[in-house]
Amino acid sequence: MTDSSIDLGDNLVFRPLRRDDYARNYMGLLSQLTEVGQVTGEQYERRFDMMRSTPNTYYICVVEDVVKTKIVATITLVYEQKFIRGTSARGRVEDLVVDTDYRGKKLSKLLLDVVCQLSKLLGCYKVSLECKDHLKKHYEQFGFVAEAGQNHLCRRFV
Ligand code: 16G
Repeated sequence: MTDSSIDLGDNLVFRPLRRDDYARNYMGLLSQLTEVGQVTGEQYERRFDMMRSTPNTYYICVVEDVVKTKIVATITLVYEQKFIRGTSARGRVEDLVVDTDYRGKKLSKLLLDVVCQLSKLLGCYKVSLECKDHLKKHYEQFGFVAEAGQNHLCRRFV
């Protein structure tokens, strides 16, 4: 386990996405969220490198089942720098998915809590997400609000 990994018990470890996670079925997990297309290991690595070379922008967290060596949950926080609100920043929650076999373990809450804390630490004035209509209720229970006149759900910090 690396320093930035947290043991969640139950053979599950929370950590940042790694360059070799293609082999741990990261793309397979994403296919439970949407169409992923044909993505080779090389393409995955190229995209990973591109994201890593854009500093302080992409924060991708995963939960790995270390016995099955399989990624079972993931979330991405995109840090968007703004001119508005005194050159503030906005956090965007993207590509949150929990493997169907691992639902009911509150992994989604854990991932959202981490990302909200991180957004606050990074100085974001809010963190927002877009989701399928049937998932709105799911996100509302974690404090995300569909504000009148806005087309996304968000949590505001200031
Ligand atoms: C959901 C995701 C979004 C993802 C999209 C993919 C969350 C909170 N929202 O809206 O991040 O990119 O689905 O669906 O995870 P699409 O392929 O139809 O755009």
